Amino acid sequence: AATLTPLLLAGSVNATPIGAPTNKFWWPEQLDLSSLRVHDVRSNPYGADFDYVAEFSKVDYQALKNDIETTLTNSQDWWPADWGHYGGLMIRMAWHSAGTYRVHDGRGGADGGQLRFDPLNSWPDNGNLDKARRLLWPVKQKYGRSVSWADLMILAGNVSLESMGFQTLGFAGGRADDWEADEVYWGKETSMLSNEERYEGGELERPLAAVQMGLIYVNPEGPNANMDPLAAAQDMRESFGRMAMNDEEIVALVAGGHTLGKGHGAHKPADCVGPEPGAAPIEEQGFGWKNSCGKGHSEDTVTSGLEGAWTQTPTAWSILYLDNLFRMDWEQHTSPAGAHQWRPVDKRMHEIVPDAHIASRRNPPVMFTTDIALKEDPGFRAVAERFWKNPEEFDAAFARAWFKLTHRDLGPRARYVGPEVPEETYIWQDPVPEGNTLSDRDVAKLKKAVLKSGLTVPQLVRTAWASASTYRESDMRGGANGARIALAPQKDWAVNNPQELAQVLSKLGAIQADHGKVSLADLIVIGGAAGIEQAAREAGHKIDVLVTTGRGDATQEMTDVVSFAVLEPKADAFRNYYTGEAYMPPTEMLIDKADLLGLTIPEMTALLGGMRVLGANADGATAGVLTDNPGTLNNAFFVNLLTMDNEWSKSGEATYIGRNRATGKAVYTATSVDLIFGSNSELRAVAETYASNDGEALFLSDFVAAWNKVMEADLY
Ligand code: HEB
Repeated sequence: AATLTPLLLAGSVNATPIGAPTNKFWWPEQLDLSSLRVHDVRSNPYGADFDYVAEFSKVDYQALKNDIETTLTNSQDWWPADWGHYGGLMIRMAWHSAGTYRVHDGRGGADGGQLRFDPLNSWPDNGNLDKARRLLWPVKQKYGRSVSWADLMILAGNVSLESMGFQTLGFAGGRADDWEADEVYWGKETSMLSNEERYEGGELERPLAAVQMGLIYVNPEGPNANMDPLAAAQDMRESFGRMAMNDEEIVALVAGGHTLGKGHGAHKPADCVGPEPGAAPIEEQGFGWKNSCGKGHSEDTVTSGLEGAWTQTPTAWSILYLDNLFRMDWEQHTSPAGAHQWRPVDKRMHEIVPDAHIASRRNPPVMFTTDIALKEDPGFRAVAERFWKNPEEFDAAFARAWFKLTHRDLGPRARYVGPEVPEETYIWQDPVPEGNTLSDRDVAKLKKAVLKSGLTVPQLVRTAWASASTYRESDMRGGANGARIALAPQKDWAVNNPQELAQVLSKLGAIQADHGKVSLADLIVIGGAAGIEQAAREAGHKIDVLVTTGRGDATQEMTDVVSFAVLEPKADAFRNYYTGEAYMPPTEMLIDKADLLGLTIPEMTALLGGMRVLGANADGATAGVLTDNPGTLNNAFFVNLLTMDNEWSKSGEATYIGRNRATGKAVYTATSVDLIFGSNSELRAVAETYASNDGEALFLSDFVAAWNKVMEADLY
C-alpha cells in the first residue's frame, strides 16, 4: 500500500509554499485592491440567501440569556472561573470586541465577530479571550445560525453585568458574522506593542485610535509604560475620543468596567506563556498563550501581567471602585509578572480582597495607571467625584455609555432586532424620521419638474452624490436618508461647494414645497436619477433610473455636528477631489472610499468613469473628464483613457496631461485616480470591458446599478 509522504503529512500542499514571495513582496507600491474582494459570499457556509436578522428574530431570547447565565457560573476545570464567575472575563471580551471601533473610518467594532479572526484574535491585548469564546461554544453550538458570534459576545457581556447586579439599558441583536478577517489598517508597525510609527508631531495618525499596535486603546501602565497618570489621561482622551466617547463616558466606562473582575499576572510572561493563537502549534486547536507555570490557569494565570482586582466584591456591581480610588492613597508596586501598578499605601488594606482561587489568601485592591488617571486628571476627577457621590448617576452614565459602546457600529435603529431594544432614541444613532413612499407617477412628475427647474445635469448628479456618498458600510453612518446635506456641518463642507449647493437646495426646496409629500432627501435622489436619464438621452440611450423612496428629513436638533464632522470627505476620487488632509495618497483613498461604500471593483470602475463624463467633479473641475461632450452618459472615459492616440505625462504632484501622439496637442488632463484605471493591470482589465465596442450597454447598466447601490445604501 502507498504510504503518505512526510511532505503531505506536514500539510505542505499549499499553492504557495510558506515564505514564497507574493506580488505584494515584489511590488509593494502597487495599489492593493484586496479590500474590495473580502467577504465574498463564497466564504459564507450559510450561503448568499442567509438572512441572519430573520433567524435571530425567531430565537427564544429569554432561553438564550438563561443559557448564557448558566454558563457564567458553571466553572470548567480546563479554565476555572475567578470566584466561580466568568462575568469579568466576558465583559472584557465584549468591550474588546466593540472597542476597536474608531470614528475616522467607522471600522472596527463588534459587528462581524472579528475578534474570532487574526489579527485581533492574536493581539496581545486580547490575551485569553480565546478562552472566553470557547466557554461560550456550547451556547453557540446549541443556537447555531440563529445567534451570531458577534451578537453572542456582546450579549454575554450584558448578561454578565446583569448577573452581577447591574441593570443594563438593553440589547439589540443584528450583527451578522463575518467569515474572514476584515482588511483594516491597524498601523505600520512591524512588531506588537510598539508605536514608533503612529505619532507625528505628537499627533496620533488617522484613522487609528489605539496608541500601540496590538492594544484595543491605551497602555494600562501609561504611555510607553511611563506610569504617568496625567499623560495616561491624555492618551485616554485621544483614544476614547476616536471611539466617540467624552470625559463623562470615559470615566463611566473605565470605572464601571473595572468594578468587576481582575487582572492576571501571576508569573513573568517570558517564563510561562506560549505563542498567541495565530502562531500556536496545530495541536493547540486555536488556543494560544499556553501557560506552562503551575496549573497554567486559576491562581497561575498570566494575561496582561497586571495582577489583582479593583474592588472587594469583584463579582458584584458596586460603587467600591470609586470609593477605593478616592478614599485610599495609592503607591506604585510591581506585580509578580513585573508590571507596574498601584496598591493602597495603608497596609491594613492589603488583605481586603478575597483571592479568586485560594480560599485562605487575601490581597490588596489594585489600580492601574489609567485608573489613577481618573483621580489625578482634573477633568476626569470632576466627573469621577460626582459619580462617587451620586451612585445613581454613575449607574445611569455607565448604562448609557455601555449601550453606546456596544451598539455604536450596528448602524441605525432600523437595524436593531430583539425584545430588549431600548425605547429611547439617542443622538449618536443619527436618528431620521420616517418619510413617505411615493407612487411611480409622483416620481416621474418630480423628475420632470427637476429638469425643468434649470438645474444642470452636473449639479443634480453632484448633489445626489454628495448626499448619498457619505455612507460608510463600516458603521452604517451617513447616506442620503435624512437629507443632512442641507444641515450643518455637511452643507458647509468644502467638497460640496457650499455656495452652489445652497442654490441647488433652494431650487429643490421650492419643488418640494410645491409637491407637498416628497422629502428633500428623496427629491435629491430623484434629481440625480433625472440628471442621469437626461445625460443618457443626450447619448441616444433611453434608460429608466428607478428610485426607491421613503427617506425622511432630519432636523438640526437630531444631528450631532461634532460627530458628523468626521464624515467629511478629505478626498473623494469619484468627484476627483483631494486635499492635503487626506490620510492616504489619492489612489488609496479611492479604494478606501469604494470599500466604505461597499463597492466591487467593476462597480467602482463604472461609477468613476460615469461620474467623469457626467461632469460631476467637485467645483466642476475638468481633470479626468475624458470626453468632448460632458453631460453625456457614455463610455468615453474608458475609450479615451485606453486609446493609444494619447500619451500621458506628469504635470504636477498627482496631475497629468494627455497629448495627442501625432500632433502633440494637449487634449485632456487627469489625476492619478483617473490614470490608475489604465495603469493598474487589474483595473485596466475592467476598463477594457467598458471601452470595448460591445461595452457601452454593459457600462450603462453597471453604472446605473452601482449608482443606485450608493443611493440606497442606507435604506433598511
Ligand atoms: Fe479593562 C481587565 C486595561 C478599560 C473592563 N483591563 C483589564 C486588564 C487590563 C485592563 C490590563 C487586565 C486583563 C487581565 O486579565 O490581565 N481596561 C484597561 C485599560 C482601559 C480599560 C488600559 C482603558 C483605560 N476595561 C476598560 C473598559 C471596560 C473594561 C472601558 C469595560 C467597560 N477590564 C474590564 C474588565 C476586566 C478588565 C471587566 C476584568 C477581566 C477579568 O476579570 O478577567
